[in-house]
Amino acid sequence: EEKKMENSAVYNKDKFEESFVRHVESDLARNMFNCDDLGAYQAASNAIRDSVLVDWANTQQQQTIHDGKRVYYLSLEFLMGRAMDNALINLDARDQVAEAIGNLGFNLEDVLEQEPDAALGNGGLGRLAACFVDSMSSRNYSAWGYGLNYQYGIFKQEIIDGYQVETPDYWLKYSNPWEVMRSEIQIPVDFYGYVYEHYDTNTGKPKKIWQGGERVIAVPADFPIPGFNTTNTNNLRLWNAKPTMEFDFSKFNNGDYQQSVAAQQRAEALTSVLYPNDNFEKGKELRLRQQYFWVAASLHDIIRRYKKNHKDWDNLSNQVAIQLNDTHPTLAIVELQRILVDLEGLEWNAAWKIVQRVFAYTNHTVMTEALEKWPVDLVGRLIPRHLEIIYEINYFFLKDVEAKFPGDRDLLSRVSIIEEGQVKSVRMAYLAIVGSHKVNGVAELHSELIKTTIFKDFVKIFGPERFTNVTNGITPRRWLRQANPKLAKLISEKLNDPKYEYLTHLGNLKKLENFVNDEAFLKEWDDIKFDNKRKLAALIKETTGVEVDPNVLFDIQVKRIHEYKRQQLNIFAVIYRYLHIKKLLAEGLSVQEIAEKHYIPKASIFGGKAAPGYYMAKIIIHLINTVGEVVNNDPEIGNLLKVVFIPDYNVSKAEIIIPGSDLSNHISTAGTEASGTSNMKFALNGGLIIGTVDGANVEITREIGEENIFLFGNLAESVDELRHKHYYEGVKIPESMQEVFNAIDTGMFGLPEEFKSLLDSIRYHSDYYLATDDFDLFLDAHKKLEKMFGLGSGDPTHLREWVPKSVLSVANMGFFSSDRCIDEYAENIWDVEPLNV
Ligand code: DL6
Repeated sequence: EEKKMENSAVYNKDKFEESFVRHVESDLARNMFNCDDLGAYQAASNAIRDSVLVDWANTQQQQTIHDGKRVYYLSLEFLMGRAMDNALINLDARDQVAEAIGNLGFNLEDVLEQEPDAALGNGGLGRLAACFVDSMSSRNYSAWGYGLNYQYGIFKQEIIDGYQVETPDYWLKYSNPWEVMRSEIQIPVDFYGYVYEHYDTNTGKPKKIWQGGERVIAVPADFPIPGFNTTNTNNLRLWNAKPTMEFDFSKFNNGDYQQSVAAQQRAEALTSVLYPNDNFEKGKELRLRQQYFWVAASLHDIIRRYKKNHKDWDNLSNQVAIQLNDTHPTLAIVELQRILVDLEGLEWNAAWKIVQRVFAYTNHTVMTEALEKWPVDLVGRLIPRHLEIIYEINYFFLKDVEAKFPGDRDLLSRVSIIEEGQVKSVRMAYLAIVGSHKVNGVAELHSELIKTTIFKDFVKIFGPERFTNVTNGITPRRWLRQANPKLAKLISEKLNDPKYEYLTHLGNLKKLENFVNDEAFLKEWDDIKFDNKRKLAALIKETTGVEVDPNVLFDIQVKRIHEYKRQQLNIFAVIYRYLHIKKLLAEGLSVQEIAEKHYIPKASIFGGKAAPGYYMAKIIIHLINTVGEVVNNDPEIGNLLKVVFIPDYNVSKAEIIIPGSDLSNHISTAGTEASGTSNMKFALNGGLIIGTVDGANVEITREIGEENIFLFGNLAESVDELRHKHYYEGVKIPESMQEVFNAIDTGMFGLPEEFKSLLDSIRYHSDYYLATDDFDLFLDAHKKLEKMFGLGSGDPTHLREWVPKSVLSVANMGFFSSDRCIDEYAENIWDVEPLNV
């Protein structure tokens, strides 16, 4: 161990400096005199990577020798953010490297800033996958992630004249030191073509053969995932699409050169762009092509690895567990059945049993608009043999249902994998349930809801045992140690844990409760929060030009913009506050008096992207920005209120925003947010939550205590009734909201027509997301919590009432580590054990 430390570039400063200079000279072909911060980032990353690669290779070798069961996590999104800082933390080498980089004339923070975010995801689902790969390495599981290596991740968001404008994010502008291209691995993936029957002389039976019409080659880029406090380093494999080297000479000879080249170019387009929808499916052909390309390549890879040492197919599920992150990879079920039956010659039933044992499916939403359905025609054209297999799976499944529930024709049509309708479609969630041995939701409430609503019939058919819950979690390495180094350090001192072992035993945070009455500690805690708020204020100034005072309450809502997440509720409440402050000013009260008696000073901070085609979400963004324009330029209002929209919310901005929060909003209509994970990140960073009784808020409340969270709003069980009432009796707008609507309608925040459809969706179109029902409750909850916040840092009320809640939140967040989640998946779903490499 000592020798390793001595020789390793990341633990030995001299070695690091040597390695850094060598990389500057040999990889970058520069010298130290013309090396800028970007060059320093690349050279430093390469030096760190050298060390990671050794562990990576050893891990893979050990796992191969051990030949135990491996987990494969299939996710169309991995929202990784930056890699270098994370590697330094997981290797426990940050301090040494900072010093070495300093000796070379650079500043680590500036160097880290050079790295573009790997933004290969939309939001919660993609970031969850990123937390999971970190935990799978850190907990010593043998696991691979499989996804796509998009050249363009989620778009960059600019705010121009208050509107969202999307620009492409070409994140691979410079070479990426963290990816290793494996050009030697080339997996052919076919599309289109036709199926024919062939008489197999060996078996004496007819056999289906799929003759593909277009071929694309899958070439992997591998990303090492170092674990924390372990040398276990797993692999994240993201596929690139490349054209085949075969050239269509018939087209060429016919003088159709352009056409033969076009097909080649089409291949690369396959993995070029991430679809920018969150919780919404659009059903585009290219998206389905992406899905099949990715699952076909991944399964080919998994089966190739299995076949190296195994011949017995019955053993496959003892060696392979595949987790489907939502329904996006569901075609993997069909592909494995095809491989086993068509290519390996297994009997249908024997193959199907194996398939079901291998797969498990995670559902992330109950919202119908997000549940995938693919038109049968499209599937049949793109992957004709797969459509036949889907029909066959459905045939056998419905036969079983019929046998169990004879004569229930309604049930058959409700659960059929094929939806008959104007557009005949494949219901991907149903296919995923039928082809998996376990289906899980992502928070207790959500897992109950899927069993009683969208998948109710399947519980009846397969029994409740097939359905389970794994409440989401987050990695404390990135979301505490990396994002909030000062707080992480204070905690390590208080817990007497210089090696930060609490980051893998997050339950140890509980010991912080011992200090909740220690005034000096509370002061130190609050000073760190203040420092983080200063950093956030600087980000706000840099990105929006608005100055916010770090003494005021930072009230934050950052997440994808969606009607169900209800940023509209928040901005309406901000408008209400503004109108009332203006009234008090008009009555002659001073800013000081208002702050002391009515409305404490605060900054309402928003951020998040709207899907480019989501009209209503874009109106909400526009309203937030126009309100900001009016409020921030109001000369009377002082620091009583500021409203900002931070553009281009992404992982690295989250790492600044979350530690700087006093309060964050998780205010979805009850029953709509499956879990939420940013709620966990805020609470782990000492920010309090205002939230509805939804998703993981419920379990957070249970863990941290209801006196440390501000819950409000109607419950999930009332939602149907309220919607029904709106529909049949009309929507009742509360007076408070009417005041807000009047202000918008009279043009106080710009042209009223621009906001008309948003307001109309509430007042005339039955207010589906129940803004009217929860608005006053939201205002009341604010009133209550603001009393406890007092006038911020230094205020005795603040130190006495608010800061202890912040400490208690953090102290009780142990349950929400993604390590705990991964252990639960391992034990209850994958049946795998850690392997100490
Ligand atoms: O499970 C991760 C994340 C949850 O925390 C969010 O509550 C949920 O909205 C999100 N779901 C999706 C579903 N999209 N699709 N497909 O992103 O998952």
